Amino acid sequence: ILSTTSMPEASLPKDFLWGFATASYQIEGAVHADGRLDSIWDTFCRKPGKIADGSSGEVACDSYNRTGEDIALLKDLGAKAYRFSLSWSRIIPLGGRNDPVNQPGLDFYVKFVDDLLAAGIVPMVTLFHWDLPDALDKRYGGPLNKEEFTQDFVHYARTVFEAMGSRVKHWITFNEPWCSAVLGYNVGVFAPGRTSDRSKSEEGDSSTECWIAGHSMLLAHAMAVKVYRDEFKERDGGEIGITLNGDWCEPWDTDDPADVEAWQRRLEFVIGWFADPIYFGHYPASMKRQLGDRLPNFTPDEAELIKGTNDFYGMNHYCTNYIRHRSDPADANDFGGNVDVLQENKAGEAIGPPTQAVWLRPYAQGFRKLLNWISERYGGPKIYVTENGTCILGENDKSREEILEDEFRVWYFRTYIQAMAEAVGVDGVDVRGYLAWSLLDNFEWADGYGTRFGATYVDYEGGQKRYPKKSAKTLREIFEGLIKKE
Ligand code: GBH
Repeated sequence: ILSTTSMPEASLPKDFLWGFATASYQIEGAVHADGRLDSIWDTFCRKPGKIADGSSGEVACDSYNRTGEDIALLKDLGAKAYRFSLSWSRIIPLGGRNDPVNQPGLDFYVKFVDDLLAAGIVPMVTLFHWDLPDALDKRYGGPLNKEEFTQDFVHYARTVFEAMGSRVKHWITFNEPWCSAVLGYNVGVFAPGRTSDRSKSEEGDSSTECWIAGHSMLLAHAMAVKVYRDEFKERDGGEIGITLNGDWCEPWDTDDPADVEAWQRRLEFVIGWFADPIYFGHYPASMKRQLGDRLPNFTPDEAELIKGTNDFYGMNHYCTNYIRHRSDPADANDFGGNVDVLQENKAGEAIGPPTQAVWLRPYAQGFRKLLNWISERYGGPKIYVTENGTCILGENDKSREEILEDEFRVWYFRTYIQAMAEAVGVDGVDVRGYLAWSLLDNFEWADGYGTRFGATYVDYEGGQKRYPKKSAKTLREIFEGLIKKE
């Protein structure tokens, strides 16, 4: 007997927004053009030994001078949306609410948005992708000073909403505040490079700094969302949310209850740190238990302010790791939930093949599992996958011809997008968009230019010329096969 009800199958909704993502400091270059001043990444890159190849974002992909080329590329590839970030240092070079707005910097982005719209591409704008104006770090320690930082961020956000709110309908406040907080204020491998080995020195106590920085960014997010909703939403009709990094985890030993617990705790320390306050109004219990007073508290007013501040959940996802519990009590500087993050399980099986990044092992089903975990924990929010992509082991050592045949990246995108379509079509997760990381090979932060995440090859020796790789051209076909026609 033939059933009349169709079986659920992998699929994506009709208006699904797919495209590519980038970030200002990673692609723009032109760091001194038209009044822009230093961000913390400009100063960080000048310090010896911080960037693997001694490079910086000074030229990068030169996208500041090649907006036409980038938009033509997006159009050629069939992208429906483009996620990019604004450089705060171009718009308010000294950063603060009493500092001057730099009109040429603001105009650059307004024109860019207009050009995107004219090309039929939906702009998705990130306000903060790690490049804090350096003056604010020098003046008061950036997010280490909650009162100053939140007010300056809100002023910056309002300036931008005023200038382009009528055109931009998708706003992201912060990109991966976990990375800014942990890598910038505890591990020290990201700007501004504050590290835990000066614990209790006169420079400050690093065992609290990343939690303070994270707390400030959460509040700055909440205050900017309030401004958007109170002053712009009615006029502009857009939506606003935050983007969080989230790699999936599996227990190192599934038979060990301590590893099973550690695996959940790990997700709470990475994702729940930011998402729990936004959806529930408080930090996860596991974090309070381990961190005690080192974790700031929300006052009742702050908790009220922050709860419910995501119109959508922005999700960056790359990979899966195995999580093993530690038997010793957590160190005061531990930020990860007192676990070891491993690429092999107890049986010695690798979660996925190696790539150029030590932390990135592809495992597509982890993407589907994480989408389900977020959907269940946070009440089925609308989700945009704001980043997903991979680098390739040894890619940078190959010739351009070889790099353009990036079968590994094609395989990654195919399997990951299929897994996402299963989460949507079969499991019922509400994913509305997907932005591949990245449109271009670009400045991969502390790894410099040797690690390429682009679906498009950028010839840094040949005048920054762009050559789409096979993966870039394959995305359209993958999405056409999964997006419902009606
Ligand atoms: C994203 O972050 C960024 O948004 C983007 O700018 C960047 O270029 C891209 O990914 C590629 O790296 O030390 O085991 O806890 C990277 C996501 C999340 C990857 C945290 C490393 C740390 C793993 N990162 N993760 S671990």
